[in-house]
Amino acid sequence: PVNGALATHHHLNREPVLHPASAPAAAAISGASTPASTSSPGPVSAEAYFASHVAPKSLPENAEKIRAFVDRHMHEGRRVVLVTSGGTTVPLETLTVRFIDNFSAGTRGATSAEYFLEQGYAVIFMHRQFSLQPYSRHYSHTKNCFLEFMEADEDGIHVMPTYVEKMRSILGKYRETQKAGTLLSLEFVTVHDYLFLLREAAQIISKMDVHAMYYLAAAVSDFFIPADKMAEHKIQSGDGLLNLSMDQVPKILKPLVNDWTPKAFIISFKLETDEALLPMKSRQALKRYGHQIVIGNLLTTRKRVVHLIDMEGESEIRLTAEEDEVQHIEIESRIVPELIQRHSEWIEACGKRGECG
Ligand code: PAZ
Repeated sequence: PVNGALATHHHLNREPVLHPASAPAAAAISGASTPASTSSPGPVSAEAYFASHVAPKSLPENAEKIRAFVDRHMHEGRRVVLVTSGGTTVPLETLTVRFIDNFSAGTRGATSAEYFLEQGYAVIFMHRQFSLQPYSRHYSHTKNCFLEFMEADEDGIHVMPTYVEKMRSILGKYRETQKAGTLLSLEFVTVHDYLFLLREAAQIISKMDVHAMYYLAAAVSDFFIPADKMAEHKIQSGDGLLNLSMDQVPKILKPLVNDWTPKAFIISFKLETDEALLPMKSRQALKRYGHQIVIGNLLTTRKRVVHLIDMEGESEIRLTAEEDEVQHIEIESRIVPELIQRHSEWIEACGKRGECG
């Protein structure tokens, strides 16, 4: 993905939300009657992508929010972290009925955002619509529905006594964050929204005199259907098989690092399912994009083990079975302080060279 992790859709995407008998409706779909696409196979450059796609309508408003947020926290002396979280979608139709999605619920991003806030960072939380959010994640979605924690009697509705202590602590942090105004939440849905928003944010932040970190934990689609190949209307069923042909999403870590925000401290995530591939792919991403850290993780163990790879070498953060299953320690509570420490060292080092932002 954006973080260079660009894991294949075969890994990240759920089954397309399509009936197998859906019929072709566009040039990206076999049997299409619409004109052939002008785009060529192979990855399109980020530049070409942005030049050939229209920015989302919400972009100017989000840009203004980012500008005001960073400006305020810059003046208050806070560092800023932009956290990306959750999965992007790939629509199959302009008037979208079907889309391809991936597994990410945004746990990594929402949890990490809380630890960054606790450590005094101002957080731009760029997340997939309806994915997990800092603080409310403890009581949302089906697993932790807040109703499970409540009881009613003649005096009203209460939190059940066993849950009060934890909820008081979370509520306290939530209110503190609201009061300090240190959390800016911005939504994306499609990979298209994501790409435009990330570029906009990076270009705005890089012009400001602030120490910024990018923590790119979102699971970003690797393939998409370009605007000029997409069916406008709902793909009709009836012709048997549906064959999709998709273009590669541009690799935007390179322009992010080199052009949009060259002075920032950038961490990308790399997800794999095959353990044998992870070290090589993580190192490859670091080398290819030249940013500061790649965090490698496996789908099945991502909540217990991560690998931090930087130019100096590799290290691992691993929870013991006791920490994971009995104490319910969140691995992000170890990842985030480690990154903050490295961010401080990086600021100090590049400050001495007079280079960092
Ligand atoms: O959202 P989540 O907590 O379920 O998963 C987190 C994650 C695996 C998406 C993240 O740690 C990650 O690896 N993001 C990059 C994914 C990629 O390589 O495409």
